[in-house]
Amino acid sequence: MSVLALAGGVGGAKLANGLAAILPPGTLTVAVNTGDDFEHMGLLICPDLDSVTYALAGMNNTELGWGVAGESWTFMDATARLGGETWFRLGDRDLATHILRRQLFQQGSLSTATDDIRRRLGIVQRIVPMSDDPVRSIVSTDRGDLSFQDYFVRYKCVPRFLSIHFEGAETAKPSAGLLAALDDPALEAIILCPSNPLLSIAPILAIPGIRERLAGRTVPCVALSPFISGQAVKGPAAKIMAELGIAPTPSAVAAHYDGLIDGLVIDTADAAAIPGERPALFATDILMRDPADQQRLGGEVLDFARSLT
Ligand code: GDP
Ligand code: FO1
Ligand code: CA
Repeated sequence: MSVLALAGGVGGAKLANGLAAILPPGTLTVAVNTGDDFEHMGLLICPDLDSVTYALAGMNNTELGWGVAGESWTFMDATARLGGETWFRLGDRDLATHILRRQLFQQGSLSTATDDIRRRLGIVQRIVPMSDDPVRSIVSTDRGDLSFQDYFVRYKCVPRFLSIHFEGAETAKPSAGLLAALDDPALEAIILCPSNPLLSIAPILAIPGIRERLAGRTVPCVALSPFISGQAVKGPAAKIMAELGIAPTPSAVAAHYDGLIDGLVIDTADAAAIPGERPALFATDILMRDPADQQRLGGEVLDFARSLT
């Protein structure tokens, strides 16, 4: 059997890590958003791929929610002294990943670079970019169109969110790893991790063919809400929904994934959420405080998906 999980960064990485821990080696593929990626200081920065990779390697920085645990900032301090760019902070350990990725990327593709790095870190599950073609999320705000990292880091998600589009998505092809996971005859479930639906999962669904593959799925697809009692666990998801006039509730998540999911996992606090029988609802504690929570929730999600076959 095999499982495909679609993920963005911190929220996706938490559930992906739980699934990775309980599934046999080589049976999980995590397909990751690359819309946040950008060229910076001559490096290819891939925040969501790195969040998932670092989480599955057990080296993710849980205080920051990105980068490497126990980080040092000598490179940034030296960069500051030279008057270089420090608005986007690259830790010393994290920098090693970016330098290696640039070398591997020049010799191959984002997929081969990502796979090489996860193997070097001893990760036994597959991590693949959603596409090997460049896709860049552009956020339209009341202060004009912003690149993703400008919106997210430079402006700290303060500008009013109007819309988002994914530059390059219309001509991007799903990565070979994502297609292989979808085509695997042993596939038994597709999991939409509790990532930001608009910023992290939407880019993956914007890759031509992916939405159609999910709509025509032959296995259960289960999503998890990133909201608990109308609040995001962290980050701008609820603010963005509010700016779009959408209440951050399980109904909004179900509507966002309309037709693509058979089940939605929500928090017990929202158990009375959605009338009707599609998608099927499973209420549990969906807050992942630590790896034990991640594994518990991963197991519950898989059991729920299997109950929908
Ligand atoms: P980013 O790319 O780093 O912003 O991360 P994602 O898009 O993958 O995930 C961000 C979303 O994850 C936010 O909307 C959070 O509400 C959600 N999230 C973070 N931690 C948890 C958690 O423990 N449980 C659930 N259900 N959602 C979470
Ligand atoms: N987020 C910040 O808020 N400030 C930073 O300085 C920052 C640096 C950074 C470096 C590498 C990396 O992989 C992620 C980094 N992030 C930083 C997080 C990143 O902007 C977000 O995680 C994603 O793009 C949103 O999902
Ligand atoms: Ca992200």
